[in-house]
Amino acid sequence: MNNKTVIITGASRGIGEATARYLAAKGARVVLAARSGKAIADIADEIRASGGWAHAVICDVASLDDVRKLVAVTLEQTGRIDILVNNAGLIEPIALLADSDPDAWNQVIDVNIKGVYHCMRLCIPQMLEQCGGTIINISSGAAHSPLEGWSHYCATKAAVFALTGVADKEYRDQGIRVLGLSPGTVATQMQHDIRASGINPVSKLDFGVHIPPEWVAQAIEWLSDPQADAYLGTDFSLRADESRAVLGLPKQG
Ligand code: NJP
Repeated sequence: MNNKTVIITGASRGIGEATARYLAAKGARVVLAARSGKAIADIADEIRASGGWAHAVICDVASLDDVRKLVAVTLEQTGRIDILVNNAGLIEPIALLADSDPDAWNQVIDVNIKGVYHCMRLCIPQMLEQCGGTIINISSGAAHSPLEGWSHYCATKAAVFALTGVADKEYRDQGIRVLGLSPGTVATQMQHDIRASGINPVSKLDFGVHIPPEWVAQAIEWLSDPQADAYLGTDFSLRADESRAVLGLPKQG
């Protein structure tokens, strides 16, 4: 990770925050992006206070202009983009199809699909210029398993899986590594929101069964290295015991 520039979207809490802290501690220059400006500024301050490199950029990934600014500021600050972690994501509002609010449903499409597209669209040209880079799209088991109340989430995560595969086909031979990461259930605000919905089997899970976000950060570090090339164009799942084994993490209980 030494001096590698990593853009992490959705870095104001949860998996994104844990990833920013973890990779910065490993020597990466982390650029934290999210809508909550104070949260990312505070996290960046804490990273710098402990000797790391961090920069915060307010960015709504649904806005192409915001993502343009994110890329421009990153290049101004570090001159390159080695790793893009497309982590920003929404699951709220959880609702059965007939009860869903069309505007809110569309907002999830804008963030979970278009946000990933915007970041790939604007980072890939820079990676091509550098002759390499890694893109990690945070996926979900929901990409392949329908769940009640999650029509927006399942549909968008299936789309992210498709985007990972297409980008790999288009750019692998030019040195751009594109991988998906399906984290399983993680102890973040998103799982609190899922639990409050009470709508499907995932909402009934005890909070204690979820993995810590730091495990996902560890997986992101591992996927950033060519040792993970078997997963190019597809999802690496932290629910699989063989995936956990390569990271030295405990098997599922
Ligand atoms: O979620 P949460 P996680 N532009 O709710 C940001 C996937 N995943 O860390 O903008 C930019 O704690 C938001 O920041 P803010 C999941 O689908 C999770 O668990 O300030 N950023 C916050 O930092 C998602 O893709 C589980 O509100 C935007 C972050 O996203 C990723 O993991 C299981 C934004 C969300 O933090 C991180 O989720 C799974 C926007 N428009 C996949 N909208 C799990 N937790 O169990 C939101 O399979 N954000």
